[in-house]
Amino acid sequence: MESGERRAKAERMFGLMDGFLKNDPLSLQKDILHHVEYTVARSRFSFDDFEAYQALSHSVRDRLIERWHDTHQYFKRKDPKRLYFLSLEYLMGRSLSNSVINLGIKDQCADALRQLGFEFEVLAEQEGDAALGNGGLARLSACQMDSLATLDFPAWGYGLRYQYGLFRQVILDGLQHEQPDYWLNFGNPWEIERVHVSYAVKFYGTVEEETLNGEKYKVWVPGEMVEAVAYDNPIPGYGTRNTINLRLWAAKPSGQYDMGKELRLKQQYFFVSASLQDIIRRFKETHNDFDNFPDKVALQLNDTLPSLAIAEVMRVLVDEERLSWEKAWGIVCKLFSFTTHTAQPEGLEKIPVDLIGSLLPRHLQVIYDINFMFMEELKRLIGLDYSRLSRMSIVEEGAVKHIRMANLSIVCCHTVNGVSRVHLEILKTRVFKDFYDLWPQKFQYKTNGVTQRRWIVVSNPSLCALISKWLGTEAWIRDVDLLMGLREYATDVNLHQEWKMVRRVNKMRLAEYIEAMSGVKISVDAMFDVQIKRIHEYKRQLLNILGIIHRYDCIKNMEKSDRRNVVPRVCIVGGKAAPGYDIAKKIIKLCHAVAEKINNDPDIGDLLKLVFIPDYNVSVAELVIPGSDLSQHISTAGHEASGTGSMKFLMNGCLLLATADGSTVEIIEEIGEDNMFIFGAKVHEVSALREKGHADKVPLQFARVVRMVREGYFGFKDYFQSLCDTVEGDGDFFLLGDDFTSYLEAQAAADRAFVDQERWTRMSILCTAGSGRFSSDRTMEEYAEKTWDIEPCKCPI
Ligand code: T68
Repeated sequence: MESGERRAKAERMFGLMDGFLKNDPLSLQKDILHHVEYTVARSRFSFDDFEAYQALSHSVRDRLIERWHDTHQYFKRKDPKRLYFLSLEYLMGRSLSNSVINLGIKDQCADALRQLGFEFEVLAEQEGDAALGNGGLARLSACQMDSLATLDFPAWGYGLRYQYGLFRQVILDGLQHEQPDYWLNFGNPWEIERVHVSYAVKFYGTVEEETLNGEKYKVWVPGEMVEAVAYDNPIPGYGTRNTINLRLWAAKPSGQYDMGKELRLKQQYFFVSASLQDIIRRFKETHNDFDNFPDKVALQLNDTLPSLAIAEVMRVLVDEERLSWEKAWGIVCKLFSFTTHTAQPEGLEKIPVDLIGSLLPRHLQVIYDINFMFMEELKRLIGLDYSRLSRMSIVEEGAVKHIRMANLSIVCCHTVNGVSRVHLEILKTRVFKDFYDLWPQKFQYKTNGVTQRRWIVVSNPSLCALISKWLGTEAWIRDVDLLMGLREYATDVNLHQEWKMVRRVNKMRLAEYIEAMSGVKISVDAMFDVQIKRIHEYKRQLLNILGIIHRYDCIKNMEKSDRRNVVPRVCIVGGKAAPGYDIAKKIIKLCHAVAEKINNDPDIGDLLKLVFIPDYNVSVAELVIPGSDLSQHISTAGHEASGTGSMKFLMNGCLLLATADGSTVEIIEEIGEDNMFIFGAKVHEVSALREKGHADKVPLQFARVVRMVREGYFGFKDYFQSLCDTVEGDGDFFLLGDDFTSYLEAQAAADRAFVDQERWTRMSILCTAGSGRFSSDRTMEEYAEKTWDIEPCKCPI
């Protein structure tokens, strides 16, 4: 087309578009009705809550798309260095409330709906959770995306669009059953299918050699190809026009290929290959030389799951772009950074060599070549210390050879990050000691954080309003350190009144939910004591339950007249057990068996209740956290890399009962030990305790509660024996017996504090006031500066 002609066409198109969509209630109503009629295809005179939710979501999505287009146009024009965040897991939860809040149109939407006879909150409840991940790591990715968008960083998220989300947990007779989560069955208005953004991903086959101009090249002749197609999910920032992209890959045609069901390695490579083809294509649009690839691209590996990306970049640069191995290696070393989320050596990912060799034959060669080069260098540096060489090798020898993905990542990344200060200490002295001694400069930590947009503004609107009122500004939603300003009013009686009122209303909401779900009536005057997280032995839900048994036993053995002094408690437990994790499933069963006994004991009444909340997920957390008084983070010291649930409770003014593990150590520094209930062995004491053995010094109270379980006091005697074995004698690896006495003391201290409501409220205010450091905004700023070397790129309004 001639340039004049093109301009005329552009002008005509511009004239046809009526500027940007408007956000006043009337315009929103028009859009909603338009979507009811033409998108949902229902009559605008008759549609239900779900259809209204769909139409509203499409109206919101239109507004997201405008900003998302502008943001990408702007990024393209400015061409800043971009961050690509590679993660196999994201727990996004619901999107509607978060989107309207970040777009700044929540009140207008609520008004618009009210006039149409709908209520925003009711429609928001229609949405299902997007649960494309397991636990802390996956929710962290979601929080970080929100912060990257809000802080205007030129970032992209990449992930997989699984057909099924994390299983639904259904409890039958106290036992966990897993049901598939058909999250896409009712459509997903938050994604945009990009049929034209698709790439072929190769698998299997052989590696052949080819000679071109006298040079030899490796050519991978695949045995199978699968097409990856992009689904884009706009991620709006708060208080900015910037809206970034989370691009998730699905296999096409999806009927034949469901990557959600494929073996993990195949999923990982599918993800890595599609993402890198996309990233390299984008780079090549504006650059024709790979020398400045690392100046324009930062690749962040969220744990080792995406670490095949390292071998893939080497393969593409050497085999396809025909760079020399040395040149490609120089580029790779500047591209990648890696964050590990585990503190346990057993948690490190290993892949059988034979599996990689068959699925990805060329990648196995690349990994072996990297390892050869590394081993040669290592021998030069440390000499022939064979045991150290074999520990550090990327290849683990043995009957079945494995590739150690963490070693591959450490060797090839410029930075290795831990997720809390203690975690880095553990990496340096234990998990990756050999590597730390070699390359101390590579090792850093960035303490995790969570987004206050989701965890206060979306999930606790009344607390949000209260904070803004007392601080006289909403600026804390972007600049969370301002929360510190609340310290000034920590003893103000008026704030105390309002604070207690907000907390009480949230407790009522939670009590209603619990009654509807479990039939158990609970009193809002009781202390709501909550432990919600994945069920794992190291997280010690069993310690909590044994403590509850002890409390029950004490009340039963008390004189009636003494019961007046008992602080009423509602203990709330929630979380999923991995489907194959037997002991975790027994813990869930024990929780139900104990609840059955306690809740039906007329002698106990409101003094103690225990409820298990089934199917814990992001939206359940949004309801439970604001309604909690006390929350438990009681992992055996040295086992929780960070922990992020604690940060959400802290922001909401819930007190913490915790061990000095993971990020709790840093929370103590911010909040002060006086405003928390800290107990248990410290990180440096744990190994000595384990060596000493337990048999001689188990507290009587502990032996007694375990015996109650063993002897069938709660039924299911045979079933619980193996569970009891895990905490008795030398079985007690996680030191429940050792920590039991100090755990009970911390619980007693919590009771005493709760009785003094003025003191409790002051502590609660100080928790929120001191939570600023645990915002993912701070974490993302640290990564941007110290690891990724990227700068904000703010799209003009
Ligand atoms: C968690 N890890 C840590 N891993 O346990 C937690 N891993 O301490 C930390 O706060 C959180 O990460 C965020 O840093 C995980 O959630 C996984 O879910 C996982 C999944 C697959 C493979 C390895």
